[in-house]
Amino acid sequence: MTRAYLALGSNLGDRLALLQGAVDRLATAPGTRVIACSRVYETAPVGGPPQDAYLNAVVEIDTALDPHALLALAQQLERDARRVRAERWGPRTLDIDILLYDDVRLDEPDLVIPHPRMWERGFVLAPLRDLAPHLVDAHATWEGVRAAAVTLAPCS
Ligand code: GSY
Repeated sequence: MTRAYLALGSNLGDRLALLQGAVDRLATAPGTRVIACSRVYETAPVGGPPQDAYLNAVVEIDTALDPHALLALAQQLERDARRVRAERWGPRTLDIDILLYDDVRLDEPDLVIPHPRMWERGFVLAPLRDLAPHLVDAHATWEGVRAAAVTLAPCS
């Protein structure tokens, strides 16, 4: 089993339900077990055209899937949320990024681990700090990132 951290984001549709749906699917998918969920954060969009605020969270899992199988699962969940890749940095129903996969480092055309932009994104670091404070500066704050009063089940 490998410990991995996934970043979830949504800014289209019923954002909270979409994040919860992803966690539910991760909890029941063969080869993955949900260990913990961060709080949910409402965050100002970073990059792309003008768009609505995101809800972001991070999920800690144990997985027997190799990195590419885990990526395939994440992409399947995105497709099932009817995500259409219309615009590169545009709004989306569901985005799932693999942040960390134990200490593995991978640099392949379709998958880079650790996620190459995670350390500059408050919308990733704030929820990651809930679960792995040793990885994130305990005193850092990020503009446009605020914790909402909800946690995703089964982690609440
Ligand atoms: O890379 C994830 C999608 N995304 C996000 C996001 O999840 N949250 C915020 N706040 N901005 C974003 N810009 C992009 S692209």
